[in-house]
Amino acid sequence: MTYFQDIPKILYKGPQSSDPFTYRYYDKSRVLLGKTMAEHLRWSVCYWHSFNWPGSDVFGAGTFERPWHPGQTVTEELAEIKLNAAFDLFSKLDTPFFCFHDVDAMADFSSIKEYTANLNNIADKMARKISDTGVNLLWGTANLFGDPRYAAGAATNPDPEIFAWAAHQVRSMLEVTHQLGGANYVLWGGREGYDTILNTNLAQELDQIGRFMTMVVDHKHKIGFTGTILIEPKPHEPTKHQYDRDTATVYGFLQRYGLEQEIKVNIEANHATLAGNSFEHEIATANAFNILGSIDMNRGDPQNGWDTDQFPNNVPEMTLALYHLIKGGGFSSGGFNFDAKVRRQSIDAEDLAYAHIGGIDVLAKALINAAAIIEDGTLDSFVEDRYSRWQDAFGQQILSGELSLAEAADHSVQSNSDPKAVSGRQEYLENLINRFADGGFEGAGNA
Ligand code: XLS
Ligand code: NI
Ligand code: NI
Repeated sequence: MTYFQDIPKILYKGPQSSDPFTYRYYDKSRVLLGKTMAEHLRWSVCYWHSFNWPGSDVFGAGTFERPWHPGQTVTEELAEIKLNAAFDLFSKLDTPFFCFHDVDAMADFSSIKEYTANLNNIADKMARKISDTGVNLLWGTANLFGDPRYAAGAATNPDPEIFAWAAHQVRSMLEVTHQLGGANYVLWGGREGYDTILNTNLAQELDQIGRFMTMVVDHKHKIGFTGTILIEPKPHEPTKHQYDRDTATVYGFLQRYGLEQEIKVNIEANHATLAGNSFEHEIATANAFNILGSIDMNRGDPQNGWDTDQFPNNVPEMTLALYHLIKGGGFSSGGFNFDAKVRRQSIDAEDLAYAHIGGIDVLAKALINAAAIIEDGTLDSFVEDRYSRWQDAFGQQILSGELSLAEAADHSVQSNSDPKAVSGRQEYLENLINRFADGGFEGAGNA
């Protein structure tokens, strides 16, 4: 008997299926553009939203009655009940991956020694679950934001003793991630930012976190972990201003501390929109800098200015995201982690199943659409053609650095050129995409 006993194994039954416990588009072995859907999407269920969050909000207590969080201390026994339930859901959904923070899975602790013991204890049990079920770890991470000690940040804390605590958690979780065969390690700077500039030495804090990231990378190499280290950009929440606000900001940070070959980004859809960017903009930017690592899949609410972490449900929007992901070469070590939670009124075990079924079906349909856009080729050749003059001798001379500003200027005088504007054909392209992205174009692209 487990919490998910009434949930059947979810199988692909095709678009005509009206059974809510089936996949309509996620056909894991279907091949598109030379890879199976499972290989393209590499999706993952996260521990924290589905198994830890009790359904509370700032106005009210938890609404979920999960057998493993009766509102008291998490004992070894409860941690194990949760572990069994989690892997039961993973298997029923047929997900290839999961993700967790150290504190999501382990029993509660009251000292640094107990932290280490409890983490290692659950890691051993988890290793057995991984080998029994074949559900693998997409990434591990350490929670450096929940405990009150981190109120003023972890690596950016004014107190180096707190930096050391963060170092302990990250070292431990990096080693556990390595031990469990994890594909990546994520650093989300939950409180690496500030609430008021009045008490903040910004330059000092950036040097601290730059140093921290370097130490993490050094340790990764020391222990032989071959997964990718990822920073997860977010502009604010919980702090007023986070240092890793978006992909472009993170790239600047990585370059400044010489880490751009070592660390990539874990882009979250809801964080992108909170930063005032579109999700596909963040993917395209990461591609441009060659730092796309993984994706935290969710969505915000256009009327709410916070991280609502809802499951994705807009196929046309996701079609553009998948298009850019695939154009950039797709995932290598990363994947689509559902960093998403059911709503507070969705209190039943089956709600967790519906949420993930819908989420992966949206991505699968978007993948089918994106593959069709790429196979059709019209969009790709339009964009290629738009820049084709840069392939000519003059364009190449500019890009290669051969010409000075004066020489480029003289070119137009000498050739007496009179270049004219050409149409960007935005509406034509929107119509083109609509042929592939079912459900209209509203909200996609330049929304
Ligand atoms: C919070 C973040 C968090 C990270 C993991 O907004 O998305 O869930 O993904 O620490
Ligand atoms: Ni996230
Ligand atoms: Ni988030």
